[in-house]
Amino acid sequence: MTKKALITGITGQDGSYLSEYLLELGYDVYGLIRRNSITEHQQSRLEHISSRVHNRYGDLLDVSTIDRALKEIQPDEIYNLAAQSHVRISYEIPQFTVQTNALGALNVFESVRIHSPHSRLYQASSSEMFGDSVDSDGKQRETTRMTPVSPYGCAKLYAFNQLRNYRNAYHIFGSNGILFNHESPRRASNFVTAKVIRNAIKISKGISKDKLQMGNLDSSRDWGHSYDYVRAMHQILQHDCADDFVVSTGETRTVRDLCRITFQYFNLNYEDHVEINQKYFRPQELPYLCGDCSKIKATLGWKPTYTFEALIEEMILSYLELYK
Ligand code: F7E
Repeated sequence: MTKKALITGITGQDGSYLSEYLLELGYDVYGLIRRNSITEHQQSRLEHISSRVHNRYGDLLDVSTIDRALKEIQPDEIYNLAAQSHVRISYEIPQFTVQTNALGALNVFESVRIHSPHSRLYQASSSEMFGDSVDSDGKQRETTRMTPVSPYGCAKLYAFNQLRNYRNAYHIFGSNGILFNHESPRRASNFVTAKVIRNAIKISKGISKDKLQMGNLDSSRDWGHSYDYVRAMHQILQHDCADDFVVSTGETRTVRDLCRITFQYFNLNYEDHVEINQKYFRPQELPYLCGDCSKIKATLGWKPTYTFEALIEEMILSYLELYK
């Protein structure tokens, strides 16, 4: 029988890669999308597969839309990817972030419990939940203490713990993927990889004469590719029991490395083109992330296929097409 998957946040970077992947595997793919005044922008990442996915309007904060979707679709798998996903912006709209990322997730869990308890449920948890906590070997893993340092991280930690509670209390098949940063040519332009690459291209082509305004260049992040990480999401739900897994590359780079490598691609020195602007700092910085993904490697056989350099090159080549 054809499997059915419901994806909240289907219009995002991960939602679009996951839809493609599940369609390739023969799934019927259903999505929940939020109404937006610019329709064209809303589904741009899904344009090439729009005739093959079944989208309907809904919102994590509009419980009736989740209830109806679950009752009618009865999905085999649910991927809860919908969120306010920008960490710095979560400081500007903390209540909305918590309502969506924490209580919105709870709405999904509760709806599964009541209307579709057989569904396997994936929750998009985040390395931001670790905050400033790191094990003595310089890694974060499933057992690392979680001390988030942003409204976004706090909200994600609530949903992470709540899903574990639903798993234990109600025997829901609910698994958390603790995903470290993951990027692609479909990354929105206000995340750091996309911002640096797009601006380096504009500067190298003379389209922009301005210096690139940046926040903390000394932050370290473990950056992988969204394409690899959506395969992990699917594998996590195929496991014989519900569990929590770190998904990462195990390598960390600074934002400064990102700037250096990107500008070097165009034979430019980033120091000539980057200016520090306090506006892009967060009230509390998360200085360092580096994930140990041994558990998912050993248990599910998942591993990343993209190196940091390959990821950046793919993003550069793809954005270059836009500026041709
Ligand atoms: O920042 C620094 C910034 O906004 C990365 C989300 O997908 O991954 C993502 O969260 C780093 C931070 O991602 C600028 O301070 C410096 O240290 O690309 P980002 P993020 O905040 O790490 C986690 C795992 C998620 O779950 C989130 O949903 O770059 N940085 N200067 C800057 N960042 C931005 N955005 N803009 C700057 O100008």
